[in-house]
Amino acid sequence: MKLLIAIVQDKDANRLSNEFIDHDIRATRLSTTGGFLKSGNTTYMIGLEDERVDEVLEMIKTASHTRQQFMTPPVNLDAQLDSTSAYPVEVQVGGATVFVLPVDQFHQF
Ligand code: 2BA
Repeated sequence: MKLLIAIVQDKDANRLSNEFIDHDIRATRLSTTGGFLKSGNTTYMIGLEDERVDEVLEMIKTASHTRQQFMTPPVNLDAQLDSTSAYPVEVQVGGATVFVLPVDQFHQF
């Protein structure tokens, strides 16, 4: 058995949740925050049999899109600022970031 931890953009999450339901994939959906952009994203915890890992990776891949996002770097009030340092910078986000972990035991009590 494996545990997939998949971080996807909020905009892709509803479609992916529906895919999981349609294909009888059990998942837990968490509202999370990216450490860099400090904006919301969605993390799924998905416990599943080894044989279904590739199928679910393909679902995540299909549902997740790459997007350009702007972030404003934090302003350091102690530093001497040049005129460009507070301007937004463009960052590419996604598709999805996925970890595949082995599961020692699985219990439902
Ligand atoms: P964030 O941490 O908000 O990162 C959003 C995007 O900003 C990243 O997209 C990446 O393109 C860029 N980025 C992140 N850290 C950066 C840095 N130190 N310098 C320059 N650019 C940086 P993705 O790579 O697609 O990641 C999307 C989200 O997936 C991340 O949101 C984070 O929540 C999660 N993530 C990505 N890699 C991870 C990892 N190794 N461990 C845990 N979570 C991860």
